[in-house]
Order: sequence, then C-alpha cells, then structure tokens
Amino acid sequence: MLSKIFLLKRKKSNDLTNLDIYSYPEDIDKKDNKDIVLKIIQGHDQESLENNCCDNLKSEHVVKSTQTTSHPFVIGNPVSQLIGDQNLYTICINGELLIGLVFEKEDNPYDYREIFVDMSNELLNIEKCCSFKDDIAIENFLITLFIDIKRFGDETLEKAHDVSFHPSGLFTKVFLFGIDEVGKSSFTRRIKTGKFNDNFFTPSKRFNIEYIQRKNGLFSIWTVPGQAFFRDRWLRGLQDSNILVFMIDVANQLRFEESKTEFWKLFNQNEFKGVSLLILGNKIDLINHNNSNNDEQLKRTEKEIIDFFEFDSLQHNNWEFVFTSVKTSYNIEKVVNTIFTLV
Ligand SMILES: Nc1nc2c(ncn2[C@@H]2O[C@H](COP(=O)(O)OP(=O)(O)OP(=O)(O)O)[C@@H](O)[C@H]2O)c(=O)[nH]1
Ligand SMILES: [Mg+2]
Repeated sequence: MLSKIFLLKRKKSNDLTNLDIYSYPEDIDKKDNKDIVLKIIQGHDQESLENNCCDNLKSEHVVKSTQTTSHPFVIGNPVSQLIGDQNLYTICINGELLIGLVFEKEDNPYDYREIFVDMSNELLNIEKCCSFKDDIAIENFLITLFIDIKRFGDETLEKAHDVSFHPSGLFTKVFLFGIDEVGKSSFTRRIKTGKFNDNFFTPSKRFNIEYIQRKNGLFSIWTVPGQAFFRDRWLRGLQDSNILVFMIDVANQLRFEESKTEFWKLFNQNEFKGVSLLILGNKIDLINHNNSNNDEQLKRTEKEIIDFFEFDSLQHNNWEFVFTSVKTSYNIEKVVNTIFTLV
C-alpha cells in the first residue's frame, strides 16, 4: 500500500544539500535525508552524480507526446529502489524535480508504474495544475497525485485478492499455475504452436495470456510466472477462471515439498468450491520405467504423488490427475479435451 509521497526540488542548481522537500501525508524522516537523496539520484543517473542530477533522463524515453504545449513536462522512467528499509519509487521531472512514492515493504512498485507515469503526465501536461513555483500549488499537486495512486492501489490491486468465480460464459478461462520450471510456458506454447524447445530457459516474469482455438471451442489460458518472487501475485489472475490447472514436475522430487506448499497456500486462501481442477504431472519422459509393467508403474507413481500432495483431501472440487510430457506431446491433446470436459 502506498504510504507517502514526496517531492524534492533544488533551490539552486547543482546543490544537493539545499533542497526544498515536500511530503504528504506526513513529513519524511529528515534524519538520513542527504544520504537517501544521494542514493535516489544515483539510481536515476549513474554518471554525473552531483552535476545536474537527472539530466540524462531528459534524453530517456519520453512518456506520451500528446501534449499540446510547447514546453511539456518531461517525465522520466520511474526507478525502484530499496534504500535502508524504504521501498521507494521515484520519477524525475524535467531533470530538475524528483517525485517519490514510499511503499510498504511487501509492495511491488512496478504494479504502480503506469498509474504513476500517466497521472503525473495528466496532472502536469494535460490539466497543467502545477508550475512548481509556489508551495501551495506543489502541495495540492502532491495530494491529488497521492489520492489517485492510492485509490488505484486500494481498488485495483488490493481488491483483486477477493477472488470470485463468475465466468462470463463467452469463453473458457483456464488458470495454469505451479512453481518455476515445471513446464507451464512450454505447455502453452506446445498447444498453441505445436512447438517445443529443449533447454528453453526463459523464466516467465508476468502472466501470459494465450487464446487457444479447437474444434470444440475457444479458451484463454493464463499462465503464471512460477518463481518465488511472483507467487504472491497468482491470486490476481484467478478471478473468474473456469478451471484451475496445477502443474508439477514429476522428475524433480526435491521440489515436491515446495510445490505442495504453494498449492495449498493458494487453495487455503480461497473458497474454490465447485471449481474444477486438473493436475498435470509433467516431464513424465524423464522418469525411466521398466517397459514391461509400465502401466502398473505409472499407477503406482500417480498414487505416490497424490498421497504426497494430499490431493485426496480436496472435498469440494471435481479434480483429475494426468501425466504429461510437453516434450514428447504425451497426453497433451488429452489435456486439452479434458479441459473442455471438466468445464
Ligand atoms: N524433459 C522435459 N522437459 C520439459 C518438459 N516440459 C518443459 N520442459 C523443460 O523445462 C524447462 C522449464 O520450462 P518452462 O516452460 O520455462 O517452465 P515454467 O513452468 O514456465 O517456468 P516459470 O516461467 O519460471 O514459471 C525448459 O527447459 C523446458 O524445455 C517435458 O515435458 N519434458
Ligand atoms: Mg514460464
């Protein structure tokens, strides 16, 4: 959650010790200010630290060029920094001013990137609400920006944690989740394009949404980024899913415990009553089975996995377990058909 906003304005150019500091709703801690300010500026411009603090940003990507004035405010790219225990997100305006957002530790400032840039641009270049010449105008500008960004956080980001399932009925939404490297992106790519890359190592950094068309219908598949850092965000993609698909890498038993923890963490946070669940035991090609009693062996492995993950305690969901290999395409089309059947 956004806790504070501040603005730094130099009284004289090139003098970093002589700053006007504005903040809302509370004063920012003045104790280590100089140090923090230096670090913030360093984050914006590595080369000319004391010399025209964020000048380089003037040449950076300029956001929005719809301004009609001849002297629009140039809004730099926001920079995220953790300084001490301060989670800061700062933006440089015209290479002269810094506006900073202070977040709580667990917040991800990048969730606020668009709103921060867009609102700054709207207030400064479209509504022209502040020229930074007098204190009252600056304070009003800060308060407006703070309220708008905070409202976005409260209404859009925080609220998304209340997951409900009211699918639109227009098409099926499949939510594919699981820890990193189990093969989620490879699976989506396989069913979308038919292709597979061995040793394809591109950990996902955001939700990926693909539309899959088959003769029995269309569905969208939302694939989560699996690395630990992103797992808190999984809930945000869940809204209105028709079916949950959980993927495990059956060849990596060392990570079963972690995988199980993440599964139940998500399930215990929500009422998923009545939502169908498909569990994929992927990378089955990596498990060497004695061919003569392959089916029997597979059944035993399946039972071991179900017992380990305690899937039998899923009382309120219609669920199914399927072994897959995205690499060899084993059961891949079966999974697609099962998705349609379970929905
Ligand atoms: N042998 C084998 N390798 C697979 C299979 N599916 C995926 N892989 C490989 O596993 C690795 C990880 O696959 P990804 O699809 O990137 O995994 P992910 O679950 O999307 O990972 P994150 O994006 O970090 O959450 C890649 O090197 C894939 O080539 C499979 O069925 N068999
Ligand atoms: Mg991925």
